[in-house]
Amino acid sequence: MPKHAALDTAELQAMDAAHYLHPFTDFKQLNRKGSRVIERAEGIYLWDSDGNRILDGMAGLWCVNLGYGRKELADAAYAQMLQLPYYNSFFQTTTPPAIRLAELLAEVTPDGLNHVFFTGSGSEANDTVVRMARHYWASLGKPDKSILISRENAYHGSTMAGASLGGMKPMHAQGGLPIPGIVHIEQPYWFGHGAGMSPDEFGLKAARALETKIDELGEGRVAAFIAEPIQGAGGVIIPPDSYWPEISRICREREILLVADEVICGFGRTGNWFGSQTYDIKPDLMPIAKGMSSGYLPIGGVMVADRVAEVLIERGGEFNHGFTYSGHPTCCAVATRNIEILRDERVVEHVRDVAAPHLARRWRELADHPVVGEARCKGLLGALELVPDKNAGERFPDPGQAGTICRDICFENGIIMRAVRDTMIISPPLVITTDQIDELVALAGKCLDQAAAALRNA
Ligand code: PXG
Repeated sequence: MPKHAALDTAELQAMDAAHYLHPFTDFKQLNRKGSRVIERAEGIYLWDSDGNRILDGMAGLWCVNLGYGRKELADAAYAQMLQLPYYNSFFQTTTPPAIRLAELLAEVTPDGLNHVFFTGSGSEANDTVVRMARHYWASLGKPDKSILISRENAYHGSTMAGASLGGMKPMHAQGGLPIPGIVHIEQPYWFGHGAGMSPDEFGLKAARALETKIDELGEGRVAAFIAEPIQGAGGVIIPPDSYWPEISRICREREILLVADEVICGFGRTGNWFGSQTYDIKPDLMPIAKGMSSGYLPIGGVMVADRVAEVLIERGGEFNHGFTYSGHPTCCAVATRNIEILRDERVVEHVRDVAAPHLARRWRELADHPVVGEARCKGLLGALELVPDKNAGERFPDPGQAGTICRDICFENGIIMRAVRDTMIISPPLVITTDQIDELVALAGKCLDQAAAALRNA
């Protein structure tokens, strides 16, 4: 039995505080408070070290699409580890699990995306996007086409290139970001920025910011535009219907690559296999990760459209890029089994036909709550905008305070909802049943009541 199995919560917290620097964390503040220790999970539920059951409204970190406790995935890892735990794909070698996964990805991703470059994460996938897009244009004799256009409040990872592509100001403020050659345009956040306009008017305006930016920079200097079909970490920002068709038009008319970051939207989250299908986007490059393995092991990749792959293969020469764990056999074996289960158990159809329509009906009811300014959802992504007065059209004066209060209340009530400033968001496992959605919505409503009371007294 491992040493920590016998430790109680306080002992684990003390060791955690003594040695573990957590991601995206104010270390000092957390050490004072103590981490919550999650010990096991099954289906859509987690259990902490005090035995509390928690409904995981975030599927881990937007990734446990199949839910917890799938023995088939553990078996796939076990079998592969015995057979060949690791080998690389450098130096003209390959492994059967990487080959099988590449073929399966070509099958389940949208038409015309038939090649994959494997990475260990979504951040690495987006670093790959930057280098691949630039290498693509250089291979065509256009090395000046090197700028990538992204969006404010986008999230594309935490490496130097990933965080630069992202539009998170607090991330840019640390470490001298963004790196050169990456610029940002406005996001299609109607509730936040669309006052006085209809969603569709606002969507067109936000999309046309891309056209303006390309013209300002000069088409000859722009390599690509990158965007999440629905922004996840930015606060589940569901673009108005007018947005993506206009973005697609602009990218078609200009000579730039379109990159759909499917790290969250991919593998069923929006009710289709990919968000690109939900919004009829035809990406040239498509970063993937998270739901690719349901988070059971780390893996990511970039799907490459045939027209781009052809240039890279025929004219690119050696692509001087890759990771020790590109095509990691054990991760590939688990991802393959995960995707097979998504396909064979018709999990994406469950989202599209059962879970998402039910969530849409139930989530809308929360819009009537006095502290909710908007309740929106698409597929199994949902957001609630917390506001002080639903008729006043204003936000809380101290952004993030209300969200933090509500998030802590959620924890206490056995449900994980994430707060992005004052937006509460959910992204539950795709296998969630309609009864479990009812449970989620009931818990969310109860937490909103308590948050409203707490905010009145704050
Ligand atoms: N692209 C998107 C769209 C993402 O959401 C990444 C890339 C980077 O993936 P990796 O595997 O390198 O983390 C992500 C990751 C949050 C949160 O707080 C979201 C992510 C990661 C960490 C925290 O919502 N998304």
